[in-house]
Amino acid sequence: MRCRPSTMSSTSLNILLFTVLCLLVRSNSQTVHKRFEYKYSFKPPYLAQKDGSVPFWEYGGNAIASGESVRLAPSLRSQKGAIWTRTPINFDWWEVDVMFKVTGRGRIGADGLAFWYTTARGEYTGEVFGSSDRWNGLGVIFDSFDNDNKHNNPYVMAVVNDGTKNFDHKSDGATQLLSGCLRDFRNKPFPTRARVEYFLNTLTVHFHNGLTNNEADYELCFRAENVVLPRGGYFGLSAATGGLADDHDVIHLLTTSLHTTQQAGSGQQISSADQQKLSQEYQEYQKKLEQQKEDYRKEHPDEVRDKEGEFDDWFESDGQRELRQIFQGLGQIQDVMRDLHKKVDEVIGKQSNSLSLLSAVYSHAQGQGLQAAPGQPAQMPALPISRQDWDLMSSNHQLVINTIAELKGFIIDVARKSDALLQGGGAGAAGAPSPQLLSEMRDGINVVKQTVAGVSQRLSAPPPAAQALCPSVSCVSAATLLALLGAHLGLMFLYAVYKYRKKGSSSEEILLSDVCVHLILRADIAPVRAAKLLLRLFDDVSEN
Ligand code: MAN
Ligand code: CA
Ligand code: CA
Repeated sequence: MRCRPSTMSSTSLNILLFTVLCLLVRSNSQTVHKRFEYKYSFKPPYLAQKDGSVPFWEYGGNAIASGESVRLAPSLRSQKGAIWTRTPINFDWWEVDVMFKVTGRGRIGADGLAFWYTTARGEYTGEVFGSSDRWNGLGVIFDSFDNDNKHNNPYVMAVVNDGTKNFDHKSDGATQLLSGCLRDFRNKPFPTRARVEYFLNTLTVHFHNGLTNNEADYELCFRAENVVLPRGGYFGLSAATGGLADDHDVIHLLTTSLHTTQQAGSGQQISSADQQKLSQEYQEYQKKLEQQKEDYRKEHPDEVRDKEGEFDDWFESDGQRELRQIFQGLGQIQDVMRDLHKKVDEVIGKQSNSLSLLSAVYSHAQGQGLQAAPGQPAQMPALPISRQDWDLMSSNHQLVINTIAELKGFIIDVARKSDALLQGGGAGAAGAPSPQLLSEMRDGINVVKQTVAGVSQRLSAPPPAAQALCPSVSCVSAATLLALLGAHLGLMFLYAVYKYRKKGSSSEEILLSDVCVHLILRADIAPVRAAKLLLRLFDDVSEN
C-alpha cells in the first residue's frame, strides 16, 4: 500500500519528462527558413532609377532618392519625408536591416528617423518623425533630440500603437515606449544599422553603432515578448527636422521573411510514396547521365582528354579561396609599399635639391664654394648675416624712413618760409638776404626736395627690380643714399652760410656749419645720426 503512490508519482514524472523531451525535439526540429524579400527592400547601387523612382517603393514630402541612398529629411529646418512599400507584406514574421546615417554639423541634431510597420502608409505631412500620428502597428524611433531635457537622447525605442494614441513628442514618448536603449547614432565614421526582428510575437532590435564596418558588430538593444502586430502591414521609413536639423540618409533596407518548418512546408507536403517515386526517378536519371557521359568519352577519347578538368578552374575549395585571398591581400600591401617607397624617394630627392640650392646660395654669399676637406663631411657655412644683425638692420631701415619723413616735412617748411620771405619783400630791411640769394636757396631746396622724394619712393617701394639687377650684398644701401643726400644738403647749407657770412652773420652759425661739414665728412658717423644732427642744425638756423 505504501509503495503505490511512489509508483504513481514515478510514472507521472516519466510522462512529464517524455512530454518535455518531445517538445524539445519538436522545437529543435523547428528550424527557421529565411527568404530575402526583394520587393520589400532597396539598396545601392541603382537604388533609385533614372526617373528618380525606387522600384516597389513610393516616397514623398522632402525625401529625395538617389542611386546610393534615400535622403528622408535634409539638414534644413522643419523638413519631413518618408518612403513606403507600395504593397502590404504577405508574411507574418520578418527581419528588417536598416542602414542609415544621421549627420549634422551641430553638437546636437534633430529630430531623428523612424522605421514603421503599420496597417496603412503614413501621411508625408505627419507629425511623428515625418509620418502620421495614431498609427496602427509598430514604430522603431531613433530620436536624436532631447525635447524633455532629461539628457537621455539620442535614444532608440519601440512604440506600439493601436491607432488611438497620440505620440508625446514633448516628452520623447517616455511613457509610451515598449522598450528602448540609449545609443548615439549621429556622425559615426561608418553607417549605423538597426536589425528589427519580429518572429513568433517576439520583437528584437539589434543596433550597430557605426564605429566599425564589421557585419558582426551588432549588439542587442532590447527584446520584447508577446508583441502582437496586425497582419499585412506596410514597411516605411520617415524622418523629420525641427528648429535643429540633421541629414537623415538611409542607405539600405533589406527585408527577410522568416518561416518555421511547418510554415515552409505547408501546402507542399507530399506523401512518402510520391517521395520514394521521385527519389527513384532521380537516381535513374543520374545513372542515365553517367552512362551517356561514358559513351561520349568512348566515342571521343581525344576531346575528352583535352576537356578533362576543363571546369576544374571554375571551382575552388575553401582552403584555396583563403589562400587566394591572402595572396591578393599581400599583393595589395606590396602595391601600397611600392607607392610609399616612390613617395619617400621623391621627398628625399626634393630635400637634397633644396639643400644643394641652399648651399649654392650660401657659397655665393660668402664668395666661396662648399669645399670639404678630404675624408671630412662638408660643413655648412655660417649664415652671412646673424639674426641680431638682421634685427638691427631692419630697425635702422625704419629709422631711415622716419628721418626722411621728418626731413621732408622740414624742407617743405623751409620752402614755405622762404616763399613768405620773398613775397614779404625784404627790400626795406637792412642786412636781410637779397632776393637773388633767396631764390638760389629755394632752387637748392627744391633740388633737395626732389631727391628726398625720390629716395622715399625707392625706400617704400618693394625692390625686386633693383635686386634683379645687382647682387643683394653689393647693392647701394639706403644708408649710403642718405649720406649722399646729407652731403648734398650740407653743401647747400655751406653755400647759404657762406653767403650769410659775407653779409655779416653770427659766429654761432659759422660754427654750426663747420660742425655740420665735419659730421658729414666723417666716415664713422652713421648716416642716420648725421641726418638727425643736420636736421637739428636746420632747425636752429631756421629759428634764428
Ligand atoms: C523646436 C521644435 C521641436 C523640435 C526641436 C528640435 O524646438 O521644432 O519640435 O523637436 O526644435 O528640432
Ligand atoms: Ca525628441
Ligand atoms: Ca529625452
